[in-house]
Amino acid sequence: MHPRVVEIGEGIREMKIRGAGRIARAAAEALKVFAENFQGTREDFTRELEEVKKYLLSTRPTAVSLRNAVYYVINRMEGDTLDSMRESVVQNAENFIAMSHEAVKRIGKFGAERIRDGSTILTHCNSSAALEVIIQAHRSGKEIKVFNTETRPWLQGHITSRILAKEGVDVTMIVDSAVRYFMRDIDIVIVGADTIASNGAVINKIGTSQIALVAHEARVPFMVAAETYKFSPETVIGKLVEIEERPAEEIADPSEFPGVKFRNPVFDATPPEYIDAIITEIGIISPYIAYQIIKEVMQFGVES
Ligand code: RI2
Repeated sequence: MHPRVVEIGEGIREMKIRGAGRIARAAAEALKVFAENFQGTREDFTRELEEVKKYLLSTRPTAVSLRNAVYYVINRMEGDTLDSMRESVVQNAENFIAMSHEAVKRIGKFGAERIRDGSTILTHCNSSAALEVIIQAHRSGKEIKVFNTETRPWLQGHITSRILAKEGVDVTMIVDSAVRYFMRDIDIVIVGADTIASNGAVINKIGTSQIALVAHEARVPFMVAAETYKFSPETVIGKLVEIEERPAEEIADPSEFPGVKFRNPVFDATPPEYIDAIITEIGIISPYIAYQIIKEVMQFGVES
């Protein structure tokens, strides 16, 4: 396999490249690199493309964005000759990456409209889509404050805090378990998504569902910022979303805790009854219309 393809794949697996949107674009980029650098026969191309596909799909299991990106690029491949097939893969990858960037910008625009001047926003983990909403609201001149969780165990909240501070946003980092303590100060919660199931449940960074529960209790609106390629066609045909469980070493050194078991699931599911709206690039929607959205993205294809 081309070394750059492996570099991208391992980068995704080891979370050097992370975030549901970013890993989707990186997977499309890997397919583009493969097609551009391929040497061999048409038959070899088809066979190796399948290998690259399987390899990329194996890197992280939960975010459907990655699988939707891979299917988008491969299932739309056209042409009978090797050159036309290669060109088609490159073009599809470029289209997906451009569409993805554009979607995040539109989400930011729509979402920013929903932020009232003077609001205090809570976010969790590090979501480019959620951050785009916050940053566009700030750039439009709204006086906003942000609380963000540190997000154990990977501490993606550090990235979020730094990005917002650099933008000049008034940002406060809190530990994950302080969410209920601060909820009385929060006007709106905005998080991202890795996968949205056909019943409207949102799978996002572990802890998201607890935050949604606390927001619900406090009557604080809970919004999700997610591109339509985060909706999962697979869930329509009965597949369950696999929740990635990562090594114990990410939490603590197990050798220092003899006799102790560790569990490290990195995502959880927030049911639709705790979600006020999902901000997508095609509009702000109720989680209960997830199926209609999936029908639109079904064109990406699904592995059955
Ligand atoms: P954007 C991340 O997963 C977080 O769960 C984040 O909320 C989600 O992807 C969406 O991120 P991880 O890769 O696509 O950190 O909005 O495990 O950037």
